[in-house]
Amino acid sequence: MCIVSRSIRKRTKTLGFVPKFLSQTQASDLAKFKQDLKSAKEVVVLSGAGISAESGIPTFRGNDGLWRKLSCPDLSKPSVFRDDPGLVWEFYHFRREMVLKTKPNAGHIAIAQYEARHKNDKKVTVVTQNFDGLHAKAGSSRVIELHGNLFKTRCTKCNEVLVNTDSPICPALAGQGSPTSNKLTSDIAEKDLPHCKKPDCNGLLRPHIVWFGETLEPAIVEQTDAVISKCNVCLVVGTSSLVFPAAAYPSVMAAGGTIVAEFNLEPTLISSTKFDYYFEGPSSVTLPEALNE
Ligand code: BV8
Ligand code: ZN
Repeated sequence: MCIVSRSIRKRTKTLGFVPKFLSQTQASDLAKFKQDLKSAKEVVVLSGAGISAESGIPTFRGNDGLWRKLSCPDLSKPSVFRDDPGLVWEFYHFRREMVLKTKPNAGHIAIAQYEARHKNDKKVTVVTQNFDGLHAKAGSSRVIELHGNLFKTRCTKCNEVLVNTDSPICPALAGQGSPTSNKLTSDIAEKDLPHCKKPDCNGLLRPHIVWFGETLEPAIVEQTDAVISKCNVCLVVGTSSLVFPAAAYPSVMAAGGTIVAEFNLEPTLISSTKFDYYFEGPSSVTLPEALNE
């Protein structure tokens, strides 16, 4: 797959040779990006669902982002959980079981290996909108999960957050959650859904995921602000840049002088205006190309 890249800043530097699949300009952009990356001390990778697509996890806004003809925003709202927690748990159970069968792809691994190679001379932080845990599984050690994690639960009564990879998370969800069923309500009684194990609590558990209309955890926002304020080069990978506040981060960084490179299958609303580089292609190909020295 050839990398089609377009540098917004005029680049004059050219390569002594042109790899057969890259034109002179494209190769010089990649070469120039590698130069910029080489001198960076703080690197941020801001990732979205696209980086996990080649691990088999559907993206949100591609036509595979539906469950029972309902889109994510239809299901991931506090009001839907209040009215039918069983339906929301069936939806998340389906995604937990799917993600448990997936593994990191070459894109996740390229980031983790890049971080390991530069552990003494650069700080590489992943700020991800994804909650599949694949960056950590690939070996990235600094991962900020903006929207939570599929394998964490939060008690709706005492707010305790726990890691939970049980499959299924409770007996009542075994075999439930089929994406093709046309049932739009759940028959699972609330008492059979996951509950807090604290004897004096026993509150209903919810997925520890940020739903639309909910604020991101303040500590996560603080951590992210600290990291992006010092970032020299940011790679924006596999996101449609439609969901805020994550979608705002690259433009904030670009405005502060950070060099921003977008890796996507197609340009997004903000790539052409704000970013220095745009590398087109599946991130399992474009990231190793860009990060492997
Ligand atoms: C909040 C969880 C305070 C559920 C998700 C301005 C400021 C602040 C908030 C807002 C604002 N304007 C509007 C809002 C409200 C809202 C929002 O942003 N709405 C959007 C839709 C307009 N934001 C919020 O509610 C946030 N809360 O800010 O609180 C507040 C509240 C209200 C009002 C004001 C302030 C909370 C955000 C919710 C986060 N939760 N989902 C669930 O999904 O289970 S968001 C959901 O979308 C996922 O988490 C996902 O991570 C995220 C972003 O999607 P992407 O990752 O970009 O995925 P997508 O499918 O869209 O794109 C994939 C891309 O990959 C594509 O570009 C594709 O081309 C590319 N691709 C595909 N394959 C590959 C590839 N690229 C490379 N290689 C490949 N192989
Ligand atoms: Zn509790």
